[in-house]
Amino acid sequence: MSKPIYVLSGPNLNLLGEREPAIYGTATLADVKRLCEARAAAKGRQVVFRQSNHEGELIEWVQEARTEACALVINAAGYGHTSVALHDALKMLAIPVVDCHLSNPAARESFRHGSYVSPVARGVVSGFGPASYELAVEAACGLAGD
Ligand code: CA2
Repeated sequence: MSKPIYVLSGPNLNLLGEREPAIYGTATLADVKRLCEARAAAKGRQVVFRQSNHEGELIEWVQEARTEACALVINAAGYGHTSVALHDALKMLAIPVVDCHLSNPAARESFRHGSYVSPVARGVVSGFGPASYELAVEAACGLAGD
């Protein structure tokens, strides 16, 4: 059985679709999950799709992905701009990491311009709304050899 792609989302993304639709759209995280599952299924892969508002829980899942996943897609949300601990955990992965954002942080406030994730990712997909997740899963499948 081939290993799944882990798709992790960080704080507040459980509220996707409920607030700031002009920036983040109206799709819910459940909708995004379905898009990721469909894109992975087209390549014969499964996804493990999780969200947490807790930095430590995200780090536990990144560590779990070391042995259980073929690749990792992560939208660390606010923690992407702040978390050295998440950066350190991601750096320990041998599997490919894809940094993913719904919006384009580079086109937003300056406090969103820095990232602790992108330096340890193989690539970044941002600015395409839920399609960023689909494209990131597609890229992760390719990096996993599909
Ligand atoms: O564009 C992205 O995906 C972000 O990672 C989203 C983060 C933000 O801090 C990053 O700069 C860019 C914020 C997620 C907030 O989640 C919300 C969910 C629903 C409605 C509003 C915000």
